[in-house]
Amino acid sequence: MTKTALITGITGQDGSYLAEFLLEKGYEVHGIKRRASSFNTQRIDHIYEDPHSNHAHLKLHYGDLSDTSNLTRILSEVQPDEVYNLGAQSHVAVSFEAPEYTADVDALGTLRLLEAIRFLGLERKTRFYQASTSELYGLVQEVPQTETTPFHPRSPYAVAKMYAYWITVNYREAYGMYACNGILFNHESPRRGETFVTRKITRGLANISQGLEPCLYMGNIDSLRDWGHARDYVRMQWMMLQQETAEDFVIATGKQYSVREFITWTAAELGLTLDFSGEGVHETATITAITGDRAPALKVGDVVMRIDPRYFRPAEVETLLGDPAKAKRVLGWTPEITAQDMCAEMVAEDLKTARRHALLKAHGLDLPVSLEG
Ligand code: NDP
Ligand code: GDR
Repeated sequence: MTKTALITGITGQDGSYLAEFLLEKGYEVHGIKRRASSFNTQRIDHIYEDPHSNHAHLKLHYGDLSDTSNLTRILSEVQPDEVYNLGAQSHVAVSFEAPEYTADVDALGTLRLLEAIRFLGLERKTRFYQASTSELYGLVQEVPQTETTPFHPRSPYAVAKMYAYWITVNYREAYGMYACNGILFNHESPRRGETFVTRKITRGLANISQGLEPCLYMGNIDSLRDWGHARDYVRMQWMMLQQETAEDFVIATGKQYSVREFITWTAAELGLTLDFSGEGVHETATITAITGDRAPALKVGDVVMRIDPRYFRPAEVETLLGDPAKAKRVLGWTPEITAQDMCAEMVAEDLKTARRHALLKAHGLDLPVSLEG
């Protein structure tokens, strides 16, 4: 029997990898996409199928996590075996600017889905995955963080996700639903949104290397994160829904690096050696050596990174380090891609794009490069 999955957030980083993964497993995949004034399906265009074909395995529905009747109608039509709730206003810094919207979508959106499943009488059929986050730990109480580490969220995003976490547990306990949380630590890829720190760095330095941007402006580069690859992590999201009983799992690599180290790796991929000097908001990164020909626009002595306090957050999560022991023990999961290899993959992709833009620019076909992030 073909299984049917519904993914909210299918146009995002994880949604696109998960859709690919489920299609390969033979699922019929339905996704909810938001109406936008321009196309927003770039990450899934390669798996898009003509809806006029009777055999299309990927089907998209217009919708929004803020719209109860829309979610209920889609669930009623699709009758999914599995729901993956990946949709969210997922940017921590933006959640300080739009806290109410973030709560509506990230917290109440989860409730709307769970309640729709119950209202439609699907609670015995439909399994539910909630995209929970290491941001729940916030001001960390224990190192490394496990499934039992207490939460102390530090942003409107994390507080909203805390509601989503507990309402998922509550529907499991109250109604016997198969509903579980994946507490995922940061995971990245060449498809990562351009304003998250890793992609901002790989894309920014790739652009700088080709003369498309002058300098990278960063926030807190002392911040420590446990970075994995999105492809490894979506595999786990599926595995969590294939167990006999629903449980919550931490998904992490168990290794931690600073944002400064990620900048150093990225620079090295471009053949650049950097010297970090100055303190706090005056810190800069200057090129001290160049090897190879990947950065034709740069020379020794160029400053490629400065601090801009605009990117500091009102409350910061300074350090996160996950312990994936339970996922390894129960699900047999281990991450396959290291943070360094992931960085290399991201740089290679962003360099390809930057070189294309530089070539167009050299022929008078300038494309705007957005510097905001
Ligand atoms: P992205 O920001 O790349 O994707 C978010 C998705 O949610 C996009 O498809 C977006 O649509 C959609 N979305 C945003 N607002 C709404 C809304 N109001 N209604 C319906 N859909 C909406 O996030 P990721 O793929 O990186 O993350 C997936 C999930 O996992 C998120 O919930 C995130 O909070 C969580 N998470 C992510 C981690 C990470 O490191 N990546 C770690 C832990 C948790 P559009 O394309 O139109 O913007
Ligand atoms: P995070 O990811 O907040 O952990 O949330 P992000 O990549 O945005 O930040 C990581 C750390 O880097 C610091 N930082 C900067 N961040 C951004 N975006 N831009 C900068 O210029 C910059 N300079 C330093 C941040 O302060 C932070 O400490 C991500 C999201 O995917 C969430 O949805 C998810 O839940 C968590 O990861 C786990």
